[in-house]
Amino acid sequence: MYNHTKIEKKWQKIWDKTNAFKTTDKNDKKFYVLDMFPYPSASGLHVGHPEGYTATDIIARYKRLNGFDVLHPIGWDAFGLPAEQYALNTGNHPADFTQKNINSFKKQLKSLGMSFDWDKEIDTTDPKFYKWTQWIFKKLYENNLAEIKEIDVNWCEGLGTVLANEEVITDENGNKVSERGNFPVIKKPMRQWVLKITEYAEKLLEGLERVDFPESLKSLQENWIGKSEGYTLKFQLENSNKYIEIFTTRIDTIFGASFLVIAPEHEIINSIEKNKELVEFLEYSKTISERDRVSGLKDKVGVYTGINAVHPITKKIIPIWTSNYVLNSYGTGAVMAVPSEDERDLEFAKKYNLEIINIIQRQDNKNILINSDAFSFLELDKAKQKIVEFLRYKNIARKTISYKLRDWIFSRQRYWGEPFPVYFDENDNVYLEENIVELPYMENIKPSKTGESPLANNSNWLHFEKNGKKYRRETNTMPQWAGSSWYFLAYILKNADGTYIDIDSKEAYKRFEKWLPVDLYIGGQEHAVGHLIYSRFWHKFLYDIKILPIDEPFVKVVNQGMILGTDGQKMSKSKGNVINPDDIVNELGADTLRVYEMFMGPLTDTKEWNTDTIKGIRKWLDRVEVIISKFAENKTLIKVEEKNNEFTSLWQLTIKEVTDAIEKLKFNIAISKLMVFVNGLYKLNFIFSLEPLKDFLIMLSLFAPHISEELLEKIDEKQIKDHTWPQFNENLIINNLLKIPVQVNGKIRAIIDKEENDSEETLFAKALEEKNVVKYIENKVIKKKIYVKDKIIIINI
Ligand code: ANZ
Repeated sequence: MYNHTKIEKKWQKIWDKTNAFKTTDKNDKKFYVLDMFPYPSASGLHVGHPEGYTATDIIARYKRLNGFDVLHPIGWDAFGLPAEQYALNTGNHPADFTQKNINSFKKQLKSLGMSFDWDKEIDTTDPKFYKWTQWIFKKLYENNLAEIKEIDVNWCEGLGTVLANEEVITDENGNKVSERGNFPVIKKPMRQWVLKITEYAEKLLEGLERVDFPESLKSLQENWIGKSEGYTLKFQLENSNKYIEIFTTRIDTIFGASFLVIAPEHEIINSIEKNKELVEFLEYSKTISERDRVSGLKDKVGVYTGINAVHPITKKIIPIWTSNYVLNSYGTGAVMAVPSEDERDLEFAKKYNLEIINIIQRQDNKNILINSDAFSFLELDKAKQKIVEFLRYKNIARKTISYKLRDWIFSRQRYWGEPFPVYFDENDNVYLEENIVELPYMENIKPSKTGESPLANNSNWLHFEKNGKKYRRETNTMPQWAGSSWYFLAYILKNADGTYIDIDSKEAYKRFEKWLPVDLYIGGQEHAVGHLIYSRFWHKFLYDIKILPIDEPFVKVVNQGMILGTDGQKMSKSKGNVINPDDIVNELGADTLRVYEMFMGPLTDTKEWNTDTIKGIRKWLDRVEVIISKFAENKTLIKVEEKNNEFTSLWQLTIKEVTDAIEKLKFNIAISKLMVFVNGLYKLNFIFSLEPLKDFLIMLSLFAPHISEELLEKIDEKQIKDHTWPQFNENLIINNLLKIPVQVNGKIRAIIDKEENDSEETLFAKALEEKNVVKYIENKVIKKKIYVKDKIIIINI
């Protein structure tokens, strides 16, 4: 067993000293390969981190060897709830211990041999960084995309803050809780900063057509944006000249509308007389989450409001109910209920004994409208057209597009975040700060139960006077999503001396032109509707105000699969199945961990940890070390081209297949091809030439960089980085096809080539095309066709 600790430390030192992975700017070929930057939590890296990081590292190294300028940076998502929660729980100050955590994360990443350009390291809590987070916010404000608003927010008392919709989940009991910590979340009106992401709904949807994201991610985003095309219809209130508007995607069902349902928060509720039952219901509905209301997790309950509407065509009087299954924030917050066609309405109608009108008859695969006045007996599509025409003519219907996407609640009542670059005068007018607003150091950072940010207790900071006028600062802070919405641009702005160039400078634009978009972005799927929507929104906005040259930030996103414990369960402390990457690095080495995590299975699959396999990987690396070291000692050279065609072929084929697998991010396949090559080496009794070995080590270096450098040093003067990616010569590859004899009535009549992926059908087809087979079976009936796998095809006539 080679001494991995010694070898790995040695090379990490050399890489550090020589700044080996510095971002170059040599030519037009560039590759920006990005990892989702980690929260520097106190628990350190888990085995899921090296999975994604090794994958991007492989690509970064591969692209460098192929002559690309490569940007492969890392940084710290260091503001936000997780850091602050931990600080509160352990009595630390987030500023102090965040730095400590960053240091240990960094040490861990270096111990894994990741080829990051450390000059590009960023930290969202660094004022040099968040100066620009604040700058972007100010631009959003100036462009009317940020506003302060009294709105219903998700209030989480346990965390002492409001949360974005994306941060709220539903637990097993159907209750609304915070994603972090599982604390109860209720609806509560509060004054909050809101970013109008809804104005970008259409752009966010359209852009999805131009990017290479996993289909599941795309549809998560599409559903989150939730575009619906339909109509807004006016229903007049009984004995009144007021209208109530409903949104429907099924205007053709209007004759089936037997009642209306409005959201409990609908404005009309304020203006009506309420009986006890209604008041109680309105109180109750505050406790249920919007998502549960849509998902149908909670029972549909409701009450009659006491008022009625007039059906716009039949003029029938229909009751108006209010129920939790109608959302105030979607469409118009009111629906026409068509129990015969809509399941939610049907459930409700049955429960409360409301009228059900059948309006569609299924006849010979056709849908015919019935009970629909003049439109009866028309086919549905036709009827729809006519109804639309009629209602538009009458000025009752108007075409409407609705989105499920809500504006982004952007303030948090917490300490550990970017302060807002704004202040207020005594009349609550908003002013923008010209300079950065730094987060003041405070000892007591406990959130309050009332929704005041801890910064409100810092009166020295809070109040100031200018020209004799009194002002007060914003005490809320930005959510963690703020920094991560643009950090991938910050890497581009960061200079080696730790400074940043101005985001709106000419030089910045030039750099953006060089490096954008991100060519490959690897990270977990959990960011599908949070970070990956927010960052696309900010990017598009920055494009619109001409800071960026292109409008989509990420060409390709890949979600790595989860790594489960050896018991097939999600790793968790309570289950005791957590594998600590540090332990693996100590015991078996970083190279082993890297190769193993890439060998476990396809990058995007969920995979179980297997202790035997990882030991097997280590054994394999030991074999590689033995072969090459022995060779280096003996130097028994031959010219493979002359002496061993078969080996030359294997060597060339390996380059071809490994290259192909890497291009397709099939790293497990690439490793298995390298293994086949090593088997080939063994058969040669340590007599081989230098070139195949060098090529092999260059290829292996993507996966196991330390041992590869160490072994290359024994047979070559140059380091890996001074080589280029090996090229192959197709002509040297011997097609190692299996020969399958074809027997007709007991006699071999032909021999066909079986390629690796040929199916049984393909082989029969090939056999039946052989001239000499055709000769014997022409115009005859085939009685029997048998294929004995990889051996023979038998045909009897
Ligand atoms: C009558 C109808 C008949 C409807 C029918 C559907 C089927 P999507 O596709 O999700 O946009 N709706 C409208 N606003 C709503 C709100 N604020 N809360 C809950 N439901 C609401 O769904 C649009 C349909 O959802 C609309 O079309 C409306 O019900 C309901 F056979 O109108 B429909």
